Amino acid sequence: MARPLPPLPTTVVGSLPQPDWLIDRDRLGHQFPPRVRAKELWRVPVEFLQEAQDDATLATIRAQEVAGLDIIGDGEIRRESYSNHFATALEGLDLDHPGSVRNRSGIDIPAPRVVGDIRRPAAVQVDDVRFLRAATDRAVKITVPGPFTMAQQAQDDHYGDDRALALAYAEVVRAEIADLFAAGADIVQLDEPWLQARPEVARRYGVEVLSAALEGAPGPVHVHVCFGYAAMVADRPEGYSVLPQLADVPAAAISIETAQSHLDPATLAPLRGKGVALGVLDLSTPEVETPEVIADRVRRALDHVDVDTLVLSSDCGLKYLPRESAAGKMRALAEAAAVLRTEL
Ligand code: MET
Repeated sequence: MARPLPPLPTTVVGSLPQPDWLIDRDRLGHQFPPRVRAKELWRVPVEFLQEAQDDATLATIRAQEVAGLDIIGDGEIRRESYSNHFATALEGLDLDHPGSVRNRSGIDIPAPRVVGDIRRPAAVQVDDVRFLRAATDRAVKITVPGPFTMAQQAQDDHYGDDRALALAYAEVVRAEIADLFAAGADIVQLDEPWLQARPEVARRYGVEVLSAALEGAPGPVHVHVCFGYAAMVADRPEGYSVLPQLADVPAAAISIETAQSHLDPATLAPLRGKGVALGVLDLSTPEVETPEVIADRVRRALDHVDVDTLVLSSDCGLKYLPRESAAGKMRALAEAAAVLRTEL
């Protein structure tokens, strides 16, 4: 059963800094997030890797609890990137002979090559949810790469139709969502940063693909869109071209960055009637903003969103920040929420 939440519950978009003893963070930070396997990034020998990932995940769960967050995630500690963990667990791909896809910075990077029907041979993240559920009494959220983004991050040598490929990804995500709720997730979040990176394609079938993935979801699903990790994408427009379409996606909430992009809160208007997870932590700097600065970012949006379904979050994942900085930002977010609750 879903855990009760306070007003203005706090969470982060997903990733938190992985320990340096676990993964080569320098290489993580200087590369684009890997789309194919990247096992060589782990610093711990394979026979100890799961134990090390479990320990690091526990530390990350405690860090969120200590900071005072209400919705706890696993920090995506077990992943080399937000998407490759799930995407490379699927069938229908040739990962040994990857293709390539141009990313939003215009650079060609290795990508899964689709050579057959996309299938999910087994649930991918159910064990991660069980671990998380057992490790905290608070509400838990798990993140899954969205079908639109996974399709954009793959080279299609099989379907010959990008919409069909995206719908095939939607079907495996739909099945995974059901399994993750059954395993104890309170919230599932789909990460769809490529909706904003490929707006013309998103306009053609983004809503259709997300609606297919969300069909019959047994619990609240959030859909995260952003302009990319601040560590990799510096230019951030002040508005989202995809926001009006997201209003038509049957998600419980849309998760959007507003701090780094100085988003005009009036542009949130199309999302009225829908939950919003408001990104109010700026991740372009390790400097920890004060609770007052964060509270002001929330206040300026309050006239444009439904407060009773508003969630306070980070702009994107915190993985590229120093650990202390991530801890400080989470604490400041929780303190801002405490102040704002007294004003409701
Ligand atoms: N859940 C992912 C993260 O927190 C979202 C990435 S979007 C570029 O890192």
